[in-house]
Amino acid sequence: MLTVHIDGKTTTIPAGGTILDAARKLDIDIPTLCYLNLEDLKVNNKAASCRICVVEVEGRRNLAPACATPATDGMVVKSNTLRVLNARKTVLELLLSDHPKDCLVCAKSGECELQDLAEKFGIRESPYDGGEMSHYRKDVSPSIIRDMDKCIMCRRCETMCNDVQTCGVLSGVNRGFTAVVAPAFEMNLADTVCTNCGQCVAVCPVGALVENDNSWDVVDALADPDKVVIVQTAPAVRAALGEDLGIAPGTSVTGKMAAALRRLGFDHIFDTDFAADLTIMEEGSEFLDRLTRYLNGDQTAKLPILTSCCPGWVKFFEHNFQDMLDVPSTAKSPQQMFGAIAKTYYADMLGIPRDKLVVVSVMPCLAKKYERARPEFSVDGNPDVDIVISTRELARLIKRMNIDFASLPDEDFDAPLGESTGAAPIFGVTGGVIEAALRTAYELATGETLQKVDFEDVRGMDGVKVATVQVGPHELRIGIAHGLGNARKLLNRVREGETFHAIEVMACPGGCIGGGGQPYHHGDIELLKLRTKVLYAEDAGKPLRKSHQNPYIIELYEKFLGKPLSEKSHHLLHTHYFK
Ligand code: HC1
Ligand code: SF4
Repeated sequence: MLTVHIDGKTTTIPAGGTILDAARKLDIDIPTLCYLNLEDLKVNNKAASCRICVVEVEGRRNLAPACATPATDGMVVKSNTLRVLNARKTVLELLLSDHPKDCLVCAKSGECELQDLAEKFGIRESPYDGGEMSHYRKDVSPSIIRDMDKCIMCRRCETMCNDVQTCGVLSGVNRGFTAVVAPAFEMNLADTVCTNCGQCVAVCPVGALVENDNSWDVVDALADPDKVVIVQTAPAVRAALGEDLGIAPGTSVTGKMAAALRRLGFDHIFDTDFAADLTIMEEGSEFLDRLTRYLNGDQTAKLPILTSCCPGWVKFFEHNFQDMLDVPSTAKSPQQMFGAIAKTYYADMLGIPRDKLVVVSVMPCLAKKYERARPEFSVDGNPDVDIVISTRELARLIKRMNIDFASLPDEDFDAPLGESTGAAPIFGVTGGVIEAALRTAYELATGETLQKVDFEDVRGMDGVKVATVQVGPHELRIGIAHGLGNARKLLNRVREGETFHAIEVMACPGGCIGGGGQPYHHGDIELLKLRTKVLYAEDAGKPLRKSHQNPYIIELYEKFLGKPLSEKSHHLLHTHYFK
């Protein structure tokens, strides 16, 4: 252990730690911009490029960046001298000298880490202004807007895209004032292997990478008297929405969210959780069908089955595992199953044509914006899901409409597409989809009641988990990965011949709770853990905890679909993948 003294306080940290590690342990606030270290998720941006964290170290002539300077035993550090403050102020002034001053209309205004620091340091003028600013074209994909005029070269997005997601889309190009982070040949994101996961957006400290905001499209639809507008909310939204609306992190806001959506003027308030239960019916049945055929020696039965509800993951395997496109489940995601059922079964119940019904999704995910726009999810040009907004966009809408979220009563979703079992909310956390599938697959395969519904072995934040689960006479080997780099590792093990029966992948660290559309976590991993607890508590509190027990799902099959994997189910609820 090393003993470190900062501003007259003393602490010890393990060898290899930095000055910043020691300062954080002492609760001494050293500002950072490029720094990003989520230890549990193995995310570490080592750029040390912004220099806002400089400190004085006794015995050294130059100021040292706290994030990148290893602590030594007995080191004496001063973090707030006049020299340090002046250096930080100069760093900010230099950053701002090549940064647009359009904070009033910037998508990140109010949540920008550079803006916060400029405010904290009282920057009122920019002494280095005067030269030409560099200008880049805006790049707009269905999910993300890249505005590189605002890039400060912190390289956090690059770390997420290359080291964590292994997508390799973003890297630093050019030098000096024209240096930015961009795809190869400065292509549009939409033309690259970008998965739309939004993890680059989730960590961008400024407005260089933001979501493609569709919140005004929702307002337009709600104001149209000719439309019936319904909404679905993804499992993970309820675990984080409150964070942007003055509610303590780790608080479930399911009831308040339903109430707020009603106040916003939606005609019916539904839940993606309903469709998560439906997904389990289809995907679980597909799994059992493949497993039975496989055990009977059918060479065409592909195992392991791969979950297919995460659109970032789907695009990732379409690009990177083209030899395995027949391996994933053909089940559509819950978002798309909801849209397909809403525009057929529910539109029929209302007695209206599909183009009179507007389906809005609230998602923790930016890839869902891309998913809804995939051509195979439209009928004669009318999409199954019309508009997708993120958790952050919903929070902004609620504020824009002057809804006092904290004092709303808890309200329920509407029937029939708002009912769900405990198996559904846990979709939002890594391991949850496979746990939900196991609960149903066990009972369908054995005909016995599953007594212990909690599959603890598939839970937790390890990047790759492997669990063995007994289902009747069969010992199943289950793999789980979150983050696309971990998914790549796991799929390569399958390619090399390791046996798995089922694999769950979620593109974002932690699963959808860490999605690119969630309230910014600013590197606070504890926040992700609190969101996880919300979803497991919601599951535990439900009277029914297995998808096949959902009475409205049973009714949907009786009245409309027939049975899982029926012709109608195949037509509406299953898809295919493209090279
Ligand atoms: Fe997800 Fe899913 S869990 S993909 O993470 O399968 O976004 O929350 O809505 O569709 O249900 C996201 C979350 C979400 C789908 C479900
Ligand atoms: Fe990379 Fe994901 Fe960002 Fe695309 S959305 S550039 S894949 S981090």
